[in-house]
Amino acid sequence: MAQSLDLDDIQGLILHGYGELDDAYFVMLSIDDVAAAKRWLAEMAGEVRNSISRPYDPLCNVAFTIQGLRRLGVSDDAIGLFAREFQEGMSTPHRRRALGDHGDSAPERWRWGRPDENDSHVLLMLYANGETALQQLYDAHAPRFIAGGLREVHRLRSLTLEGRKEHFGFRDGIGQPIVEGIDKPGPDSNRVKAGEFILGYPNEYGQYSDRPLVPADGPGSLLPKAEDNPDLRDLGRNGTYMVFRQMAQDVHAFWSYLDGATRKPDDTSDPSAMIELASKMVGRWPSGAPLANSPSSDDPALQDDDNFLYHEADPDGYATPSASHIRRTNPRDMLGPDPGSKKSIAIGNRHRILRRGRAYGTPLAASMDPVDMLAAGDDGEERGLQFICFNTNIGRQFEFLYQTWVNNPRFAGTYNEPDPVIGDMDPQDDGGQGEFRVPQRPVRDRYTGLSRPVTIKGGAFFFFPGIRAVRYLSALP
Ligand code: N7H
Repeated sequence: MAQSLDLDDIQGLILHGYGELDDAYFVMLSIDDVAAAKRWLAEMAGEVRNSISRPYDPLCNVAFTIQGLRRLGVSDDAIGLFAREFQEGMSTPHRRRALGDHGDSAPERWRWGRPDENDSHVLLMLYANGETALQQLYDAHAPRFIAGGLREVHRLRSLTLEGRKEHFGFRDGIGQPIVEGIDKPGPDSNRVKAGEFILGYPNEYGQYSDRPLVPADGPGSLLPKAEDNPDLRDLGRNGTYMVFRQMAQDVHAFWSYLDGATRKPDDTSDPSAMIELASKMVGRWPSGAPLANSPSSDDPALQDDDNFLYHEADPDGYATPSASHIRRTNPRDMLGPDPGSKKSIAIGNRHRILRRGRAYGTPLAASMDPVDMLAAGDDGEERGLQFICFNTNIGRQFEFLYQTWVNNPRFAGTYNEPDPVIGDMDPQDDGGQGEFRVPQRPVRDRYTGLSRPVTIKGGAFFFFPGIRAVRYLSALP
């Protein structure tokens, strides 16, 4: 029996994604005046949107860096109980190796979230439908956070592209776990315990992921009781950890590589071969249709299809290559020791993330058609993905996925094949390049000379609290 969730206390982005609100600002704020900021936060606690219903009107959510929590007066004891990854930050030496953040993606070069940056405290996330509504929402909030002693240090814009595509031209946001306790249709293999994505509930191990429990007196009385320790209050409950990475995409380089790799014998472009190879790299066609259920051509009728496994029909990756982006970021039933079994799916479900990212920047071609994108050339503009995901165990979910699957050149029996879309092809920073093999009979096609078409421009881990926890933070002495 699935546990019921406190929908009134869970900020809406976790469970809804705000698909109807296609524009967003992510405003990074620094707390200059702590007392004023707490008054502002007390007001915000009454306004941040919860998860009760799918919203259509402008709204806000809030998140905090570890520095922000300290600045608001969270005790050292409580800070020490947050997940270690959140306490340490995204750019520790070990973590930057695991994530491939070096060279042009080195944290020292980031626009925000740099290791020397200590003044990003609160992230105000504003969502609205259309540019005008978003600007009005921002204009309504700005004087209030300024009066609340908060200074804007960064503002990131993001938007939903036509057909929910990302900048390379593929429909995104389809493969998602279904959070147990939410009434949503989908295969059982895809149903994952709420505690994997929301703190204070049991996870896939039947345990509670790391989060701070605090004394019940004073502001602690505002918080819900900890399920596993009713004498204490749960500062984490209904909150989670949010991973945010600004990932610039070199769309021209991506499609140029594909063009060069698929030219006809007379050296002219072969658009359908280009799209087919790109789809092999992603694991879905541009419409979103999965290669697993439509191996030889795109089928827009399957644009939201997330009902497939790999082992029985395609153990060797003839439809969806093992090295492809979606097969390695969610291997479904391919994990050992017993691929194809329920156990294999259960193991995979300990490494899921709930993605809530959106694009930023103008598309290279309005049509989002690869041929037009290629024809547009390199316009020098920055565009990409504001990658956002939720998980309660950053090490076991987001980070594991990156280190063990995305950046692993030997994933699932491959050789020198990191993720062809986002993987680190040059771990030594010495001009190394990646490969990608497409299993075919009788011999597989092998593509060499791949470079990563994505550069990291900023990033941080945040605590994305429950709404009562926002009230608690505003009431700290
Ligand atoms: Fe990925 N892309 O354009 O190729 N991603 N992703 N991603 N991604 C997915 O299934 C993309 C990134 C996952 O359940 C699709 O929703 C790009 C990071 C996971 O089958 C497409 C970037 C991480 C899935 C892209 C990027 C992931 C997934 C297919 C960066 C995690 C679901 C649409 C610029 C560390 C897998 C869909 C499943 C799907 C692309 C980043 C993870 C098209 C361009 C950083 C778990």
